[in-house]
Amino acid sequence: MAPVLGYWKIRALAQPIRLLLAYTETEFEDRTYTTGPAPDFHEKSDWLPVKYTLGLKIPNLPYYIDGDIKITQTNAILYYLARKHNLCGQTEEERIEVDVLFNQVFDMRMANWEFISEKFVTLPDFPLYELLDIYLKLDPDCLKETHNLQELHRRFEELPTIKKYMASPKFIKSPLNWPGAKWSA
Ligand SMILES: N[C@@H](CCC(=O)N[C@@H](CS)C(=O)NCC(=O)O)C(=O)O
Repeated sequence: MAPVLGYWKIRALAQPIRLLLAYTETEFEDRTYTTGPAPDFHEKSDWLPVKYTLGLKIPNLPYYIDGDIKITQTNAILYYLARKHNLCGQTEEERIEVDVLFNQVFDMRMANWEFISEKFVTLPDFPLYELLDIYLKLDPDCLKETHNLQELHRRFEELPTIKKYMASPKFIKSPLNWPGAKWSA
């Protein structure tokens, strides 16, 4: 049975996971839950009845179920998949670099990431691409002064498996975030 990724029908936390799964051509069920209606969208009746029935130790969204392996916490899921697909670096030095960059991306302060982006795809590229894509949707000119970031965004979309995923109906283009959130598109 294909692994299951559970999340709301939005990009947000699950999107880097979806991108990594698409990049590695992992067949998976993208099991989405519907957010409640306006005005606050935070009504969770599509999710709450199943929340405690899946055998998750700490039930939450996103979750990833791969046979007996049941994971919550976005970064734990990303690390699991990155280890499985050898996206964590080869040497201890590279692994440290990957960890530092991955956490840096989550701090939303981007620096010193060229090592990764210019050489090969590793774990931080997935959340970093998603972050850049969100920035570009909010302000299409925001990367004008940072050619290397523009290039990273462009190159990521050109990766054959990513390109295929983005052209397929499986790809969630929007919303980026919870409907009604301070920022979404
Ligand atoms: N630190 C957690 C945060 C998870 C979280 O806050 N999930 C939100 C959506 S972004 C949710 O609606 N969880 C379902 C719930 O609380 O039952 C992670 O990174 O996975």
